[in-house]
Amino acid sequence: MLKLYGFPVSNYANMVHLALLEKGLPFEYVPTVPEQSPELLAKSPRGKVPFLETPQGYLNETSVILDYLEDRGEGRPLLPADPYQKALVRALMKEIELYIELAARPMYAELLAGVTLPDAIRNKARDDLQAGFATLKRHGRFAPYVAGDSFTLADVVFLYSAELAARVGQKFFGLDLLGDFPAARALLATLGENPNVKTLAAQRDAAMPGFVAAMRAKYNPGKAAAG
Ligand SMILES: N[C@@H](CCC(=O)N[C@@H](CS)C(=O)NCC(=O)O)C(=O)O
Repeated sequence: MLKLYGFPVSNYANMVHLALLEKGLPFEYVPTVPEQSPELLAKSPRGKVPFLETPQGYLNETSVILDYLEDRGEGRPLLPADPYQKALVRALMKEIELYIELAARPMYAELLAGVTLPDAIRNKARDDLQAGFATLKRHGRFAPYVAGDSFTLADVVFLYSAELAARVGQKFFGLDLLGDFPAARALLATLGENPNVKTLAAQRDAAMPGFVAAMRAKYNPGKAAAG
């Protein structure tokens, strides 16, 4: 049986977790935090989660895992069959990851651990986030799903990237990145009603206080000790 390794606060792990649930594939969830131990690095070479255990061995990198799950040809397809339409969905997934998720990521240490980042990093994150949301607005179809009329992997990546990135924009830069993007807001609301999304959100929210405490202890022990 497939085994997914991750933890409930990880937005990347949640992408794979939701895809497995939506596809209806049997799998086991193995709670795992990222680390640089030889044991974990043997399974995930950069020490990150998620990674997937398959009958043939381990797989890492979320987009690769998502592709692998589709290529197995089991369960509900989350990519179109037509090669061009499939490539369009993949382009949207890549744009969301590169220009929204990774644009926001440097700010997570400040969001979750209270670390103050240098202005150069903050300014780059602000500019990249604005460009990333503009890219999605230009290219996403939102009819009502990111790539058109069907739920695809682009929605999975969008859900676990855009919400967090919009929080970063609001909290640190006073930007309402979804303010002039009603279709994206509506889609986030629709996706939020999905039962599997609700389950993963409840697990994330339950795990969040412990995760924040661990991040604060890691990045700013003095502050953590002071509460
Ligand atoms: N490129 C990786 C990114 C995964 C990633 O950044 N995972 C985070 C958790 S959301 C992690 O493991 N962070 C620990 C670290 O960077 O050392 C993927 O696509 O799976």
